[in-house]
Parts: sequence; C-alpha cells; structure tokens
Amino acid sequence: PKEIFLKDYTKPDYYFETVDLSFSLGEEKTIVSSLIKVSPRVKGSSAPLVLNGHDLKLLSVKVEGKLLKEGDYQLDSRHLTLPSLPAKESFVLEIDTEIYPHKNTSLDGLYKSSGNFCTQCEAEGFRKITFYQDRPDIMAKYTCRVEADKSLYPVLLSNGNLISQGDIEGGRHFALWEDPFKKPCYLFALVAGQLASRDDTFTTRSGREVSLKIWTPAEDLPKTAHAMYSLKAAMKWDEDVFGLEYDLDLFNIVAVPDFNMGAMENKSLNIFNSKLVLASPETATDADYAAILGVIGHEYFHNWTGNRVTCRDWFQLSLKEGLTVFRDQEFSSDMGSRTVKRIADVSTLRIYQFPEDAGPMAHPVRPHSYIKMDNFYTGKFSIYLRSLGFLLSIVFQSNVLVFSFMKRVLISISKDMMSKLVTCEDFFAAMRDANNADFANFLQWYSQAGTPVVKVASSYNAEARTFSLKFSQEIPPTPGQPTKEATFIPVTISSSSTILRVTKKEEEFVFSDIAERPVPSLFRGFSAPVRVETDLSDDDLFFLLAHDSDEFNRPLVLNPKFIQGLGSVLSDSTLDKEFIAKAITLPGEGEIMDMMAVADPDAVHVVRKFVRKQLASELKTELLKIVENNRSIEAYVFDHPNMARRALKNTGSSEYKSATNLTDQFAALAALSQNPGKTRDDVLADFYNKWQGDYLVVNKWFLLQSSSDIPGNVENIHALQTTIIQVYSLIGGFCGSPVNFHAKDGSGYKFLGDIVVQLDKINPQVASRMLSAFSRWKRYDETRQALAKAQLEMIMSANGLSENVFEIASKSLA
Ligand code: B3K
Ligand code: ZN
Repeated sequence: PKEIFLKDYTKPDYYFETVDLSFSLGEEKTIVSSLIKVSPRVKGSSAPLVLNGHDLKLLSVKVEGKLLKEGDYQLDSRHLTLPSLPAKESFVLEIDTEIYPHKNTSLDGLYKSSGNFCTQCEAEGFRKITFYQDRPDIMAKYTCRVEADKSLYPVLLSNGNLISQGDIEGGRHFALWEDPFKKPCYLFALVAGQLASRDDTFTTRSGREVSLKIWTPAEDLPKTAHAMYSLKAAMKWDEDVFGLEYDLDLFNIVAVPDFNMGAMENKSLNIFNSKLVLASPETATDADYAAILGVIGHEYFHNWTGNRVTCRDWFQLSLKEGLTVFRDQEFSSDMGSRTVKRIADVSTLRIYQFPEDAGPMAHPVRPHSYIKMDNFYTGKFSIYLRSLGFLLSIVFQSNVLVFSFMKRVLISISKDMMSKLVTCEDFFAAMRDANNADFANFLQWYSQAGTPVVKVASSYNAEARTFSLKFSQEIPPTPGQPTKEATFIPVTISSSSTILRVTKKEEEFVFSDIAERPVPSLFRGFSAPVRVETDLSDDDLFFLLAHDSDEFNRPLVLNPKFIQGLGSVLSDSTLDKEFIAKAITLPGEGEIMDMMAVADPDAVHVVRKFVRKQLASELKTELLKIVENNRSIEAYVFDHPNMARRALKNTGSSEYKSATNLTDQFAALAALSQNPGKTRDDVLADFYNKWQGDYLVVNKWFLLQSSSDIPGNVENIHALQTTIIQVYSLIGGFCGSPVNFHAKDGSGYKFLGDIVVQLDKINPQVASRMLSAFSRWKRYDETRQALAKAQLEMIMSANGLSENVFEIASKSLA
C-alpha cells in the first residue's frame, strides 16, 4: 500500500473542463461512457495523463474520436495511463467501462441498496465508476444521462437540473441531468429506483422558489416530515445567519438503507443513511430527531462550505468538515439548548478525539500523510475536526463576526475557477484579514497532533490584592512528532467574557485590585480542545457546581457534598431540564478510562455502577418527584421543552408498558435490559415481536444487547444474525462497551479480530472502522496488551488485506 504525502502535492498536468457521462444500468452489468474535454495546464505539454480506476473493466478509449489500440495506453489494477496526447489547447477523451454494481458490497462507487442503484464517491469512490483524475482539484461541468428499465427503476436522478426525459425501446427510459456548477467528482451522484417523494418548496430571501424533494420507498413517506422540517429550517438559518442562499431550483434528498456513513453532500442530490431521515414518535427517539436535524443541516450547509468552495486536496479536509460541523453545531444550538449541545459535543470529543490523539492514528487537523483517506473519516472524523470549530467560536465570540469572515473567504476565493480550490493557509489568511485579528501561533493546530495538556496554578496575594494564574502547556509526543511547539490556546475566564491568550509554553496573568480570593471558572464553555489540570480544591469545585453561571463548567466530582449538590441541581426550577438531565448523568466508562494512566475497565465499571446506585438511593425522593412532574399524556412533540422534560423524567425512572413514544419506551428497555433474568428476556422478546418489520428499530434492539454489560455477552452476540447494516449496532455496540469487549479471557478481542478479517472481504471501510477499537491497546494492562496484539498480528497476516485495514492495523502495531 502506498502512503500519500501532503508535501508531494503538485498541480494536475491536465484539467477537465466538461464531462458528459452516460449510464446504461443493468442487472448483470452497467456500461458507463464518459466524454471529457481535456486541456493541458501547460500549453504543448507532453506529460502523460494518468487516470485512476479501480475494479473497472475497460471497454474502449478514444482520443479525438480515434480508437486507441492496446499498445497506445497502459493499464494496471489502479491506473489507466495515456502517454501520448495531442499537443492542442484541448481535446476530447472518450472512455467506456463496464461495472458490476450488484456485486459491490463496499458501498463505495455505484452500488445497489434494497434493489435501487445509488452512489457514494467521497473520498475516492468515483474511480470505481469510470477512469478519471479522481482528485478534488479537477473541477468540471457535468451532464449525466441515466438509462434503465422503466418498471424496475421509474425514478432516475443525478446532480443539477433535469433537462429531458423519455421512453426508449425495450421497456427502458432515460433522464438527462445537467449541473450548471463546476464540481469535483467526489460530489457526483446518481440514484435509480422505485422511490416516492415528499414534496415541498422553500422561497429564498431573494424570492426564488426552490423545489424540495425527499425520496424514500413509498411506505416510508409518512416518516419524512421531520426531515423536511429540518431541511427548511436549515435553509432559512443559513440565510439568516450567514447570508447564504441556495443556488439551484431543486434540492433532492434520498434515503437508502445501506450506507457506510451518515450522509453525503452531493451537489443538489444528498444521499442519506435512512436512519438519518426516517422518524416517527413510535420508531425514533429524541436523540434520533436531534441527529436528523443536525445532519440534514450539515449536508445542506456543505452546499457552500465544501461544494461551491472546494478543498484543493484531501489534506485540506478540515476546511470543509471543520467549518461545516461548526455551522451545524451552531444551527442545532440555535434550535435547541446551547449548553446541552455543547456538553454533548465535548463529551463526544473526549470519548473519541482525545483517545485518537493519544493513539497510533493521531494526526493534526491537517494530516501530513494517509494511506486510505477513508480512515480519516471514522465516526470520529467530524469530532476531530470540530476542535477547529471550538477555537473559532471562541475567537469570534459571535456569529456576526463569523459571518463577515465567511463572506470575506467566499469573495476572496471566487475570483476564478482555480482559486476556488482552497488550502488551510487561504482559510487562515482569510480569517485573519477579514477580522484584522491576531491569531498568534494558531496555525500550529494544523500541523501538530496530540491533545495539549494545560496546567493552571492560581495564587492570591491578600496584601497586594492581586490574583495570579500561571499556565503551562505541553503537547504529548505522537507518532513521528516527538517534540512540539507552543500553540495558541484561548482561555475564557469568569467575569465577563474575557479571553486570556495563552501562546507560550509558560505564561502568567496577574489581576489587580481583587478584594478576596476568587474561585476562577476557567475554560468556560470549553474554550479550547485541551485537557486541563487545575489546582482547584474539591471545595472550589463544589462551589462551582453550585454557583457557576457557566453551566458547562459545573463538573462531576465525587465528594460527600456531591450528592447534596446534585440534589439542589435536581430541584432547581430555574435550570433547563435537559441540562439537569445531563448534569446528573455520570460520564461513560470510556470517558472515565481515558483519564487513567493505565485504563482499567473492570474497576471503572464497578465504581461507576456503585456511584449510580448510591445516587439513585440517596436522591430517590427527588427523582420520583421528577418522574411525577414530567410525565405527559399529550401527543409526542419534538421541541426543546418537551425533549428536556422527557430527558429529565427518564433519568429518574422509565416505564416500558405505558410508554407512548420510543424515547420513553427505549429508555425503559435499556434500563430493564441491564439485569439478566426473565423480565429482561420478556421485554426484549416483546419489543422484537412488535418491531421486527422495521429494521431501524431492530437495529436499536441489536445495539442494546450488544452493548450490554451482562457477563459473557460475547456468546449472545454470536447468536444474533447480522447483515452489513447491522454491523455498526452489533459490533460497534459490543466494542464500545468495555466490560465484555475487554474481558480478561480475551474472548472480546478474539471476536473482533475474527469479524474484522471476515468483514474486510466484504466492506473494507466498515472493517477498518470496527478495527479501530483496537487502536488504543497499549493503554491496558500487560495481559490485555498481549491478547490485543495477538489479534492485530493475526489480522496483519490475513490474505488480501485491504488498504483501509492495513493502515489501521500496521499503525497500531508500530
Ligand atoms: N462528507 C461526507 C463524509 C464522506 C466520508 C467518506 N468515506 C459526509 C459528511 O460530511 O457528513
Ligand atoms: Zn461534512
């Protein structure tokens, strides 16, 4: 496998101006014809044109209408090279290929999901459709003609506007689409199948009417109301907050059951994993509703940050992902509770990014190299890149400034086609110039991996009436980066919205005229993605728990006064209910383990369980009162007050039988399924019987069982049959629950090792994502280390390993 380096970037020798694609879709094979207008970057260039291609059968190549013979080109398993090309300003290249979508289980390129055709091209899937320069700096205007059997595939979609459609012989029909905007091939999309649409319209602020369509199988249409609501809310929000208006007259969303990730922002034809589109009160929880809102927003926001403004190469991924995640977080915060959203986002960051930063896959916001780009989009990818968003939101302090900065970026890059391809430097310069701001050594975040550890020492001098805060920062070594430079760390502190700019390894700030020793609330709202070690005492922390006006900084610490403190949080009617629910929920086992020098899953499990029990019995009266006061007999509504009420109620107790929506019912099921026995078996069976026809609900049922702490759970997982779409809930759930995955007899590790090898033959992206559960193996005791290492070695020795799995396994062992 080949490692690709940022420092090796060179401009392409040839640009593609227009691309006319034609697909003849069939059950056994699909024929793809492409007609490309090519122009050399340097006039008269004699450079060869190297096209990417993977799992393609080449039928023919023509240059300027002339068929090339076998000796005129070179073909290997990954490339088609054309060594001699006309020395002209531009010429026409025509390529015909044959592909087999029904056999494509990698869900990358063109594949079939539940009988329908669909595509996924980011990052490098277009090369599985046709021979092409599969890189983001090739921006071309596309047309796409799709032809298929009319009864099997009545709906034919691609990017842009529908130009014409009609019937052809043999029961077939066609549709011709044209995308007026230049785009990189990773944004290409095609869908063909039996689908129905929920239709709506959105009138933009300049008065244009955009037609909106959400496509699913007809029977699922009633479940798309929330997705449509989310889309319209996102379109309005982007206009109101960023002044960004949608730029076409049609916006399509298609929901498909088989999808490697959450969703994909293809120009005007977003394709989604069904679980992020379909929702009804009976089949989706509040968390699902919130995720749908956030992801529909995210993909929609990409239309500007990503699609119109495009990354030059994949190393610049954070430009589109960091910024778009930042935008979707702001959107969700504006639609719900800002504090609760922040707590949830930060906890995800702690659970996924911090461990990744401390493991073999550690990389800076802009990686220096990759083997398979897909590995940089793990479940963690957005969270990783989100750190940039954290910094931005603090640095800018308000959306107005972000907005002006965004506008500046967009204007400065829209001068001509090539300058639209942006790099992190362009982004940084635009931020700095648009706001005339001093970002000091902020750029270090782009090149240094690892989570900074910031130590804070405070001292009060009563005589001088001064208070001092001493900061020191240290970034631990990461693979290939033994030593680090200081970076810009914004620290928000109590008293107004002061930001301390920590830019050196050691720095002291002295505050004068301070009447008594203050208890500082530092890094308010989590102002930088760092680990903080303060010299605050338990009493200080308890004081903050009770009094901090920044809800984010009310920490969880076990203290005799802790229960009492939580009791007062529970009965404080001035606090947001969803915040209370978060505040009284203990951090997960993974999050706690990440803070230990040697992670001890058994100890964490026992202690956490003990604390939970203790809290439940000590706070029983308060909790029962909460359950009583927050019950509702009214119909399910997804809005902040109702969601907050349900969240709070379900922390106290939950009722399986009387529940009228999945949020309440699933909370009850989750609680009951923690204890082995007849009740557990009965409710699990009851739930399955009721929902066996709805695979999204069945997935949740799988997740609940796979992530269960009941002893010897690996046996139960073996017994549950799975398909590829259930892998995430079943295998992901199992590995995410420490007790059984880290079982001392190695059964959990062996289970994962075997699965990865099997899965890699079917779907390398999913296999490598599952494998990353091993990447932190060096954090455990010696016995566990040996067991995990043996599995990694076993995987490395497997035949025909994919590049995806190779990258994670080899880096983990290094
Ligand atoms: N941009 C895509 C992720 C693509 C992952 C490719 N393996 C969707 C998103 O940003 O949400
Ligand atoms: Zn994205």
